[in-house]
Amino acid sequence: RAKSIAAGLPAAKALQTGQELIDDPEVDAIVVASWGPTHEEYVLASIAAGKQVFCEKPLATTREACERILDAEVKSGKRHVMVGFMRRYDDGYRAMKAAIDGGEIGAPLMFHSGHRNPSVPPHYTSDMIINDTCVHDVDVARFLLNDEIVAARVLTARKNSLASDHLTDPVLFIFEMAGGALVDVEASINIQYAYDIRGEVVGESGTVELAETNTVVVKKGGQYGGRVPEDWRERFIRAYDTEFQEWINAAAKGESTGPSSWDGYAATVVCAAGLEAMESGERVEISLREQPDLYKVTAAGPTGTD
Ligand code: ISE
Repeated sequence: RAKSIAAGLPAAKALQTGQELIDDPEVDAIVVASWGPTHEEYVLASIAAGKQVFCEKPLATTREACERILDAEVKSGKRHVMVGFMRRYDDGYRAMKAAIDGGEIGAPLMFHSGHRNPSVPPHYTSDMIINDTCVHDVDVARFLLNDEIVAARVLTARKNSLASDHLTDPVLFIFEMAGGALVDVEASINIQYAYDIRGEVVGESGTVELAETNTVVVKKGGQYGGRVPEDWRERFIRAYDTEFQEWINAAAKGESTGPSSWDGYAATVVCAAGLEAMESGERVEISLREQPDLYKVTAAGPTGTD
């Protein structure tokens, strides 16, 4: 299949393994968009080859695999990895962060997030509502609140009768932030009507929330309405393009930008806690390793090459 696709693209070629591609001297930078359990191998190989790598979420599927990537990257002495948390490149979330960081609402106290999928594909398993869907809300909460998640709880509502038997749907995924703010993520995966992403941060003196994404409102017959996106491709197409272009611009200079291996590690650890909390129904405390200096973000920007 790779050969047939490469045949149709100028200067493209298909290689037998990921390692061959990573080692190819003609290849300057790597995109890892393969199945999640293969990410660790390819990201470690890219770091070893000294090449910049864009890794689709998750960075890796276990805490231990993420820590091996952190160790390798810290040992290399520079950032090589950007993780595909594309909501950070969405105009709406960027405007929310600017309002919060600009002090417009006072200290953030709560973040209400809604993540509604109209349906999910047949391969979707019960753990994916946490580690494939809510993983975005985990990262965007850390991004907006500029803080780490220190505990998690998952509450399950009455099951959506439209969901497949093996799925838990909807869930309420609750985070406690290190600085005391609270986050609640309402995640639905069979809500039918559209792909609807909601977000509101409540501060001491105001709120900031994502606006509707419809470009027009149609009024007729005494009613009015606008379009709600069909899926994440429609809702986030611009974010995917911005994310990729910013990665390419940095990689062309041999540098990294955006969500780092640390962000990928934190998201994987929080999602593992979320799965434990969904299973137990209990509050689960979360502790991350000491953050290496390579990933510390200062007022002047990340200490890594950004
Ligand atoms: C999918 O993998 C995504 O990344 C989408 O952003 C999310 O909304 C969807 O639920 C996931 O399955």
